[in-house]
Amino acid sequence: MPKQMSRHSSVLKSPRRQSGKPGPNPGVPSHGPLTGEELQLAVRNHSMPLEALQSETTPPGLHYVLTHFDIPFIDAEHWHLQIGGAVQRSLELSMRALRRAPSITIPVTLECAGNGRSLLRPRPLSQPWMLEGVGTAVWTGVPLAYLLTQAGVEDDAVEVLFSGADAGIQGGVAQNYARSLPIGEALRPDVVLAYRMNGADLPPQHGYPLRLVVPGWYGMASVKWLSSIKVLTKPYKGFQQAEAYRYQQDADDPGTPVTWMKVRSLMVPPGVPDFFTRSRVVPPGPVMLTGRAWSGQGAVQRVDVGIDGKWAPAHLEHPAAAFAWCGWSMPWVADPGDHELSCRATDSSGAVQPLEQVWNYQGMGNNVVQRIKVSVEQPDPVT
Ligand SMILES: Nc1nc2c(c(=O)[nH]1)N[C@H]1C(S)=C(S)[C@@H](COP(=O)(O)O)O[C@H]1N2
Ligand SMILES: [Mo]
Repeated sequence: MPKQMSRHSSVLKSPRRQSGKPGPNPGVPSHGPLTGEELQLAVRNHSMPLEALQSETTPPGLHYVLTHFDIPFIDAEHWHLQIGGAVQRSLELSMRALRRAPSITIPVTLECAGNGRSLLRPRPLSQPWMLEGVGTAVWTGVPLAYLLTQAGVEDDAVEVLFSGADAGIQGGVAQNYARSLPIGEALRPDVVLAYRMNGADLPPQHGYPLRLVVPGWYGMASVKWLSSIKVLTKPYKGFQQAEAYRYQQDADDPGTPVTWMKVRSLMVPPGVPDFFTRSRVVPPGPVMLTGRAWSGQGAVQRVDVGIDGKWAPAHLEHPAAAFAWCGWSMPWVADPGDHELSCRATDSSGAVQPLEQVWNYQGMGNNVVQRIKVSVEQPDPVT
C-alpha cells in the first residue's frame, strides 16, 4: 500500500502494529465507556430493532447493515461482473445477462459475526453490536454454481475469491473488501449471486447491483457490491480472511476462521419500553412471549424460555426454508414485580447457547442468551 495512506489511518491500525499506544485502538479491548469511534460506527451500521422479530421477512430498512468502508454508488448500466482465475473460460457479465440466467429465490437469515460484541468485558473495540445485528431477507439471484460451471472450474481449484467495489483501509492495509470461500462451499446449490432483496432491486446499502449470499455463514462471507470472482489454486490470505474474522485469544494468536453462524434465539421484548433505558413495562396477566431462532450448521431443535431462571420449552414453528430463522412462542402469566426473561436455543448438532458469554479478542460469535428485565405493573395511562 502507499506509505502515505497508512499514516492517515491512525484509528484503523491493526492490533499488532499499534498495541501500547494511547487513544482509540481496535486491538485493545476496553473496560471504559463507549468511545466516539464506536458511536460513529454504530450510527453508520444499524441493527434490526428487536420488535422487527415479529416479521418472518425483515423489511429492508429494518434489516441490519454492516459496511466496513463507504457505500459505493454503482451505475448498473456500465457495471460488469468478472469471473476468472483457474477456469477454462473467463466470463464478463452485465446485469442484463445475469437477469436472463436461471434464478432462485431463498429466504436467508444473516447475522454479523460481531453480533453481541459489546456485551463482552473487556469490550473489543469495533462496531459495537448489542444483540440485534441480524435480519432475514428473501434473496433472488443466479446460483453461483451455475456460473462457475459455465466458466469451467479447473481441477486444482481450492477456493473462490469474491471482491467488492468498496475500498478503504483497515489494520493499516489498503484494500477492497474481499473474502474467499472453500470450493466445496462455493459449489453449494444454494449460494446465490443476488440482485433482488424482498422482491425489489437491492438497496445501495445491501450491495446494489449484485452481492453474494452464503446461507448459514456469518454475514462477512456474503460480499456486497460484487465486482469480481476469481477461482484460486491457493488459499486467499487477504486482510478480511487472514487477520479479521478469526476466533483469537490475543493479538498474536493466529486463531481459527469464523465460518458458520452459531445457534441463537432472540425474543421480541414484551410490553412497552422506557424511552431512555429501554427497560420494559408489562401489564399483569397473560402475555404471549415470541421470538425467532436460527443456527448455521444445524436446524433449531428447541428453544427454552427462562422466567426468573426457571426454564420451560417453547412452541417451535417450522422455518420458511433451511437457512431462515424459525418462530417460537410461549405463553406467560405476568405477575406484578420485577422479572428477568430469557431464551435459549439448541440445534440438531447438540450445540446450545451459553449462559455465560465466551470471550475472544475480536468479539466474534458471542451467542450468549438474551436477558430482558421487565417490570410487571399497570402502566400509567397514555397521555
Ligand atoms: N463489499 C462488502 N461486502 C460486505 C461487507 C463490506 O463491508 N463490504 N460487510 C460484510 C459483513 S461483515 C456483513 S455482516 C454483511 C452485512 O450485510 P448487510 O449489510 O446486507 O446486512 O455484509 C458483508 N459483506
Ligand atoms: Mo459482519
